[in-house]
Amino acid sequence: MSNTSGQPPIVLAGQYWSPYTRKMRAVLRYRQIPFRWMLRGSKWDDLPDAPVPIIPVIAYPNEAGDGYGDVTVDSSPQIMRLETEYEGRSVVPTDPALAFIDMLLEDFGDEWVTKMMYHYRWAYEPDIDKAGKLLPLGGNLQLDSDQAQQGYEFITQRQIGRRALVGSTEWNTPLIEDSYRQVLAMLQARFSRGDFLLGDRPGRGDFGIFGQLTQLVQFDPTSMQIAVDEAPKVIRWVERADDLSWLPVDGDDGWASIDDLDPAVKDLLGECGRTYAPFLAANAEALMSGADEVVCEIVGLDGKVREFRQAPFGYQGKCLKWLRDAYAALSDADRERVDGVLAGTGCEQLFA
Ligand SMILES: N[C@@H](CCC(=O)N[C@@H](CS)C(=O)NCC(=O)O)C(=O)O
Repeated sequence: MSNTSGQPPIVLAGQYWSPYTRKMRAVLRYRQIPFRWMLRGSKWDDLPDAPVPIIPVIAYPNEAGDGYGDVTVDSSPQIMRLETEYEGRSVVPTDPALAFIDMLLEDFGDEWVTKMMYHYRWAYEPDIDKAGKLLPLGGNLQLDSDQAQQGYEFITQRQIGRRALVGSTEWNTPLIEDSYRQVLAMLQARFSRGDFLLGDRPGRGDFGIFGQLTQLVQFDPTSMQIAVDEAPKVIRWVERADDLSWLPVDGDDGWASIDDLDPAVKDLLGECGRTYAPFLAANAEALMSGADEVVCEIVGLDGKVREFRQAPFGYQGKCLKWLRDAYAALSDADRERVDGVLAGTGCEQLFA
């Protein structure tokens, strides 16, 4: 793809405080895909509206090359479209069975770890105060103090008001916070032995989890301190994963064998199966039955069963459908190898 202005063909528009924006910027950098970075909603933002007003967007030029005809949202489809349009340094493992595991890890990052991110940002006073002061300045440093104060009130009230929608309630707090510590411990263990989840190169799962961690371990004070104390390697990994354009990658080499996954990665699948999988299954049922609350049982780290409750979430219904479609599309032999890895993790309940 080319255009006449001498600019890189595609534009990534988002905000530094947005985990999905950071995810997509890291993917583009790692893949060495030329792009123009744009602060969404700033005075420089000349892109058309997206189909839904979320970030990040990736905009593709129109045929004539004088504007942007195609403005896309949602990071997972964005990643897959980039796979079809640009060769090399793929983030999708060549083995379809491993690629499925990677997709599941990405979804766990995007849809479960994001609950931790939202929770820590908007549950505790120091975190709320930091986000309230900094987020409104994301695209405009010339805000005067009145405007900044209005931005503070607006963003903190709106986001705190939405906590329950993603499940960040008093009731769910122990589950979400325990799961954060578990994920950190598992990643810390993984990085003691290797640099990425599925081998010597990053996949979709790395970038999904990375995106949320850019906020959890680098911005929000409460979750950041937990990472300093319990998982310092994870903090260094997040810094590194932000720009992997330098990482040597040789063709399709570097992926782990699905029969030889690191124990910590299996633990991560177990954490997905313990927490996200029951939620996702219950969410799908609630969407189908029209129930106004998702209630699912999650086994706590002490072995006691706890309930996780939140309103049904339409988007995550779509996520489960994508996962099930991908599972169904596997060959019998690949599906068997996936089943072998998922057996006993709790994730298998999504595909039974
Ligand atoms: N599923 C989307 C999620 C994108 C998303 O939810 N973005 C948030 C901020 S990180 C957003 O723009 N929300 C709009 C709003 O809160 O008004 C993805 O994978 O990119």
